[in-house]
Amino acid sequence: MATHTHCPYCALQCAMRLAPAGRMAVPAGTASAVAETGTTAAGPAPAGTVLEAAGRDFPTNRGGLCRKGWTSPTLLNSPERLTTPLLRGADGELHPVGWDAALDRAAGAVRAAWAAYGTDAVGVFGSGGLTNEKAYQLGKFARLALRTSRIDYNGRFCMSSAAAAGNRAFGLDRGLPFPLADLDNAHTVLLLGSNVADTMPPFVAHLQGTRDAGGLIVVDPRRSATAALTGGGTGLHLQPSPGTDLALLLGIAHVVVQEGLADKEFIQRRTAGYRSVARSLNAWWPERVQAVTGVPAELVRETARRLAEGARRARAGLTAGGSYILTGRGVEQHVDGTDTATAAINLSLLLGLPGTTHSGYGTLTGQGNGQGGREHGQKSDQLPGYRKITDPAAREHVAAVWGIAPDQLPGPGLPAVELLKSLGRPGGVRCLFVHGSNIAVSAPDAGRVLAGLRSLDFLMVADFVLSETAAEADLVLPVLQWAEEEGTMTNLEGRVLRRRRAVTPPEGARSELWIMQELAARLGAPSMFSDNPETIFEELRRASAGGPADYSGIDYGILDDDSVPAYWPFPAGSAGTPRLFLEAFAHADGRARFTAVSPGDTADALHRPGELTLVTGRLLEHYQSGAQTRRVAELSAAQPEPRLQLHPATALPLGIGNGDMAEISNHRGTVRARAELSTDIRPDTVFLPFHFAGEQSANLLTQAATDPVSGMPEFKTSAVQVRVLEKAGSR
Ligand SMILES: Nc1nc2c(c(=O)[nH]1)N[C@H]1C(S)=C(S)[C@@H](COP(=O)(O)OP(=O)(O)OC[C@H]3O[C@@H](n4cnc5c(=O)[nH]c(N)nc54)[C@H](O)[C@@H]3O)O[C@H]1N2
Ligand SMILES: Nc1nc2c(c(=O)[nH]1)N[C@H]1C(S)=C(S)[C@@H](COP(=O)(O)OP(=O)(O)OC[C@H]3O[C@@H](n4cnc5c(=O)[nH]c(N)nc54)[C@H](O)[C@@H]3O)O[C@H]1N2
Ligand SMILES: [Mo]
Repeated sequence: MATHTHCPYCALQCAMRLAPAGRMAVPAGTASAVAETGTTAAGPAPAGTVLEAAGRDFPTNRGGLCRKGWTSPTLLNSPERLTTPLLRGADGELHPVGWDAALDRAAGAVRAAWAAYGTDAVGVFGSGGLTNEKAYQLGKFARLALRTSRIDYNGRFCMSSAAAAGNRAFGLDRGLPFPLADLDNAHTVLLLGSNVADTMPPFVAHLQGTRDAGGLIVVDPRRSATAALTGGGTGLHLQPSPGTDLALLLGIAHVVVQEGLADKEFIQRRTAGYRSVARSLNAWWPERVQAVTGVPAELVRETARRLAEGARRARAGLTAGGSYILTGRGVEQHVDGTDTATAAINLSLLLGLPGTTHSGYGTLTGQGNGQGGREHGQKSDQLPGYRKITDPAAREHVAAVWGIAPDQLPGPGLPAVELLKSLGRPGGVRCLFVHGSNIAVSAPDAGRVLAGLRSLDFLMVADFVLSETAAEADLVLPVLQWAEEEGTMTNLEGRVLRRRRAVTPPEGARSELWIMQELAARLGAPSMFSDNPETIFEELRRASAGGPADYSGIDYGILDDDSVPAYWPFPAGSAGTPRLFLEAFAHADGRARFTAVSPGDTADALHRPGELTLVTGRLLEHYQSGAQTRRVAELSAAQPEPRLQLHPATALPLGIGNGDMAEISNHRGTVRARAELSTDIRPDTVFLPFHFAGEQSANLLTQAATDPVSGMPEFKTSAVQVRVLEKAGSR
């Protein structure tokens, strides 16, 4: 019998069944498959069992999986799997060491850093890939066991701008405030900077109805796989110059106001701040927007009209109505990402989309637990339940749950980019714990991050493979993989899901919860640390109770029944909240906030003669830093190396032909990649995926400049020069 769980990768958290190879008795979606219980009656398969995955019927993925999902069990038995702690010896190499010695060494390093530099010299870097239980206990571990304020996580690279914009406008940040299936058959869907066809393939099924009706509008400087979904019908692909989405959104909003398409009743009844925004839009007429973005004025107008028509139809109760505006990393990972997401929200408010049953705004959360990971206290400024660490009432509540005095809780720490800049510096972090991130590859200006990691007194990395970051560590602790552990994940809809154990972990690997528990004991931490996920979840419920992300009514029993979807907020005694804001937004007065925003001059500053704009992003076959997927044979065979996408008109004067080796460089670094000529990209823009390491690492070129509100780094636009290095076949 198969185990019901969810994919280890992205935030779509596709439902899957896992069974020993050849034993997947019933096909997914059949009646008998549905009758299967969550856990295997016989318990997890013995260690080393080869598992296979199959899609399982679920409202988000509807039985679908992508290539990463199908191949995900491979890594469980990979020869590259770590199964013993590794300690760097006097010879500079990593050597196997026992668990006791490893944990003693880590605790000793923490004490040494405390004694030499104070408690804030210890830092923690967490992850949106961790289960809710791990994320929660990691935040507690940092503050009570390591006694540091210096904890942040890779969600700062991912969701922070959209989260900041959502909090500002709605008073609450849940990526999608509605179930994904609400999108089905919408009249118009405007997707900005999101390439779901590659990054969440089963998501595309939810766009089918809209595509068929010609209502899909994709905004991307490339004709991505998703932009291509607008072809063959009456969909629209808007192809702006990278980093100009804010101006584009102001232009669309301008048309909405000028042509009388705004929902005045909604604005008056449910929002505040309209006037200042309406005034600020005057300056962004479509022809000016065309000059700034390169998007034809007529397409700016057409987009506004289609969105308004979808909203109007839904309000009038007509079929095939509803308009949705969705943002992805392409518009958020900029130094003005918060303002750009705000502009998307302003547009949605003008049209009366949020807080209705037929329309809405949402951001597509990225990592497996990118939503839960931002709620339970691994952010530098936050306590569990999405509480603010500076709020005295929040401190009091969490301290009471933890059985400590509020003044035993440190204050706010440093956001990720600042934390990484501080490594090894005076007043900075000297001893760093990394849980679930490969920052040597995925952080901006990776060359500097690597130098920072090397300047530390002590680096501990918990991982199940020797990632590029783990390879730099003084101590590597081997942890469990998704199919070997129990826990919960919160998907991109804010729905809490059960991750279940299907196989016994290999001898030698340990749960991260156990590691924290052991270290907390060695460091004399107050309060309770556990290696039991359900025990931790029970405490998380209490810690989150009354906070914005309230999980107090959810327990493992409820989660075992898929027919009772657990969307937060889910206060005890409630039935959860599939759709937020239907009655009121989360600000005290119940109104959503318009905030006037305008573009800075960052995009213009890029185009000096001879420079191109490098945008970075993803390929279907690889996940993030590639630490996992580069170790899956099928995936790495499909995408063995990065390719630089560039337009033939750009390549010609540079003497670059298809398949030639190119060098991409700026003052931060140099990258080598094979050229792939394509008319799918703007001539002023080139594209690299960031899944590769060493001299193939796109982040050697990106800058650690950050959004002033969210701390999100500028991943999407970097000025670069490109030259030919070696002609194909010239060796
Ligand atoms: N296969 C795969 N799937 C993944 C992941 C993965 O690594 N691999 N990661 C997961 C995670 S954590 C995340 S955050 C999501 C990310 O999912 P997406 O947001 O879909 O991913 P990206 O490829 O980073 O960016 C999307 C698109 O933005 C475009 N873009 C770049 N700059 C701009 C710009 O200035 N304006 C506009 N309008 N568009 C721009 C790019 O050309 C790209 O096609 O994917 C998740 N799913
Ligand atoms: N240039 C550029 N850079 C980017 C982006 C971009 O678009 N362009 N996108 C950014 C975004 S959105 C994101 S989310 C980041 C992600 O980048 P990273 O934070 O580096 O994410 P991963 O590559 O998923 O790294 C996860 C690591 O943790 C391990 N791991 C997985 N699960 C667990 C676990 O439960 N416990 C522990 N201890 N380890 C685990 C994996 O093996 C892997 O080594 O990259 C960012 N970097
Ligand atoms: Mo992400």
